[in-house]
Amino acid sequence: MGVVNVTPDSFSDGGRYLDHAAAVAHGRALVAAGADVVDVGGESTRPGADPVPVPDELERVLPVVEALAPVVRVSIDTRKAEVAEAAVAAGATLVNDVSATLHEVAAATGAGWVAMHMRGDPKTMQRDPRYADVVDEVRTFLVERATAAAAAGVEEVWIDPGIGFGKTVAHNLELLARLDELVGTGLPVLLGTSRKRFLGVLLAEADGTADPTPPGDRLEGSLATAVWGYAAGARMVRAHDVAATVAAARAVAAL
Ligand code: HH2
Repeated sequence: MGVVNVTPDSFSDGGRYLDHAAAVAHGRALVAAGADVVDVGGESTRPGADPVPVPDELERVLPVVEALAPVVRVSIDTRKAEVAEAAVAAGATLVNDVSATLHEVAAATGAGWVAMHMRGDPKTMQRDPRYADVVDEVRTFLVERATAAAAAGVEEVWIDPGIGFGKTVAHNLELLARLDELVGTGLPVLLGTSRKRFLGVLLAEADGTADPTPPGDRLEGSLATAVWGYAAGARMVRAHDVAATVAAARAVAAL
């Protein structure tokens, strides 16, 4: 799953694809690089981000969804029912839902649905997140959401642990180390580690520097965790650097 952020403020590529033509060209380039799905989003969910009004989000994503849907499977990355509905009408066939609340939209439209785990909302989620057992809590939550979606008639349901969404570095590592427990539910797992802050923290620790390495310098960590995810049984990874991720995945696929 390649990422097209039609936003001014996404954490790693904000502002680069706010222009519709640039976003569509980027989506096409991701397909050429090997993406099977292109995930179009019009609202950053980075820690501390402010919500985007519905009309603004629609204006950002709909022309991009329309242009890419004939070329590739498009998922819509949104927390809003109105945006998900309009994007599916424009050609998206997967609702990538970081709020895990939109399964009724998927049921009503026939789209697939990704339920992602997030603690709280992006504005506040990184304020001291705590779990008794993060993997147990995330798995229980996701299975409950997936069961509700299946009961509502959604035929394609994915689960995603939501790396970085209300989690410390230790929580993210625990979820990765025990990813097999999510895979063991039998539900297809989507994993998003690409360029995330915990990778910058780990790389900085290894280098002995205080500040996390910037998002553009997190490629090796992104690739390593993508391959780790596939090896643990994840069926899809969400990536900004698609060509490198596909090449890395292919290198171990034969195993
Ligand atoms: N991560 C981001 C956004 N959407 N969706 C799923 N299913 N899983 C993820 O891990 C995930 C996601 C954050 O990355 P990005 O879109 O690049 O940044 P921003 O939220 O700042 O736009």
